[in-house]
Amino acid sequence: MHLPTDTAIGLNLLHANQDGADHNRAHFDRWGITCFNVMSSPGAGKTALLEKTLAALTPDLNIAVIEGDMTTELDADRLRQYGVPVIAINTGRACHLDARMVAGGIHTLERHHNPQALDLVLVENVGNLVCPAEFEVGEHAKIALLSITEGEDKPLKYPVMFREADVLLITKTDLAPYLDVDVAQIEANVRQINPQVTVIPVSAKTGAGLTTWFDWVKVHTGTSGRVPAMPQG
Ligand SMILES: Nc1nc2c(ncn2[C@@H]2O[C@H](COP(=O)(O)OP(=O)(O)O)[C@@H](O)[C@H]2O)c(=O)[nH]1
Ligand SMILES: [Mg+2]
Repeated sequence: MHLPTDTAIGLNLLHANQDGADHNRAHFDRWGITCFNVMSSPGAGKTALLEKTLAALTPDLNIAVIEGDMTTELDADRLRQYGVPVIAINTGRACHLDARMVAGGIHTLERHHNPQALDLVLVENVGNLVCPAEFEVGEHAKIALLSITEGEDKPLKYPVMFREADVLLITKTDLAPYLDVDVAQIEANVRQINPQVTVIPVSAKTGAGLTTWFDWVKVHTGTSGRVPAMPQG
């Protein structure tokens, strides 16, 4: 098959990244760490969700965060207040974390902490609804967030993110009374792309739905390999 050069280069990049991601996952597996890759457009509520998750789960789980942002350590500093190791990665002009960058984060983690004492590494990816979904970083599950302020059509317009996701958190549900948005339609559009995905509507502000998310994290931490879809009830 003949591929245009740019496509061939793109495929090579993705293959090289996949090798790096497999290598990162092997490190995680050796240390008994589960890793989730948390992705969304900017402002959907990734850091707010991680703040609530750290507050709720650090009594039971040893958690570290790899925090990806193009510039600044603003989010990393927010999360450091929870007393967990937070490795900040600035990607510069890159719109996503890739496996090589996360490998750097893993080695920093290894230098300053005992990785074998960790249960869970949460990666907050760069805010972007397209690129992060294409670059695996060694995670065991992909967690996508879509806030209800983004509109019902986004799963249809940005299908890669939603096809790849193991879990979709529909965020900021507390804002529903103020918006013309049909949350059930968001879920229906996601299911059209990915019938297996676990959908959890949440509000980091009111706490609605967060217990379901915490339970999902607890059940899937320590499980090796890809996360199987949970039955919907
Ligand atoms: N109303 C409401 N606002 C939220 C919620 N979660 C996050 N936000 C706000 O949305 C903005 C972006 O949140 P942030 O966690 O920084 O998003 P990130 O860019 O995806 O990490 C901030 O002003 C948050 O206070 C929520 O559940 N409800
Ligand atoms: Mg953030």
